[in-house]
Amino acid sequence: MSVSLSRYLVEQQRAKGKIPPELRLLLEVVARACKSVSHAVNKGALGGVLGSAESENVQGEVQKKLDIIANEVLIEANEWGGHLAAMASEEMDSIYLVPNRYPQGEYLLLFDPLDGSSNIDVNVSIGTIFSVLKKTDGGQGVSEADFLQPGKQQVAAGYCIYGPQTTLVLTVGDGVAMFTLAREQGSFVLTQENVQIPADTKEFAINMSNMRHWDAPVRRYIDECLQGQEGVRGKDFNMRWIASMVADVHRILTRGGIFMYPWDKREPNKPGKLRLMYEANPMGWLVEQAGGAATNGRQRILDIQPSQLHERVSVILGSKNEVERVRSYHQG
Ligand code: AHM
Ligand code: MG
Repeated sequence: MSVSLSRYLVEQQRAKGKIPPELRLLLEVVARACKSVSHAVNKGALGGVLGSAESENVQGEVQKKLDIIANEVLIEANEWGGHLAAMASEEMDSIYLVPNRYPQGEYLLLFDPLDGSSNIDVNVSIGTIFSVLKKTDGGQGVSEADFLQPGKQQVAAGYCIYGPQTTLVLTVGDGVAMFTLAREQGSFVLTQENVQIPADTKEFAINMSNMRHWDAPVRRYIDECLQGQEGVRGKDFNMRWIASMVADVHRILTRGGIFMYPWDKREPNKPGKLRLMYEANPMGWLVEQAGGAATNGRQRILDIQPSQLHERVSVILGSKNEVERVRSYHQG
């Protein structure tokens, strides 16, 4: 018997009291939006969705057409349901308030609408990453300050990967579940529960072209991996780098591994490339919920108190023992 996402959420709500009805609605709406993005991605050149939009986002990155389309799809899907107070996105400078004509809820939704933008036009896996927080003060009105909560306060997080299959990966704090889009039914079907990342791995993911810019601990770790069987690790390692965090994290959730986008000397004043609130936090929580770990080298990602919506962070996540090793190299 196949279990749809809707049924999974209802059962989580009934059996475990994990998901209040408004959160269930929110997650169903996010999943529906991801389905539309998946259709747009699938059409590719036929749908006129490839290429640049000739604009820049707040981080100074050139936006692709699909970055903007996915952003609009997520906003339009989520703004009217009454479950949200506001949204924040990689593609919007400041927070998006739910328009006055709609009721306001207490949840805050953050997303990277289209992660792995450099892979859109080359037909490589990309995805949508999302994180859900709850307003803590219970009062009226909402501001950016309401969003500045550490990742450990997330109430739901996940991503949808648009690859050979479209798969939604979700946690509400009770492990990680994966749902594959059954196109003929138009619904996400539960295909894996209780996802577990092996504690050890022989596979690493890092953009090696930045090696000369890395800090000593990261360089030491990768050097030791590269030495293989003859070196201190006594085993050969394999390397993968997809340049879509969703795809690299999906591989790690599937068969283990370590992913790093560390701080480097190219832009010494930036803590890293990836964004804390809608990339590192949701991915960090998923990885922890699957038995892995996520750190910036000195601190657990989920403990970091953000001070800005678009704050960047150094990211090291995946198989527990490898992440712990990299963390220990940072201690000196
Ligand atoms: P994006 O959100 O603008 O797509 O940027 C984030 C992406 C990650 O998915 C990926 O891990 C990284 O950027 C790749 O960066 P690089 O091209 O420097 O290797
Ligand atoms: Mg991204």
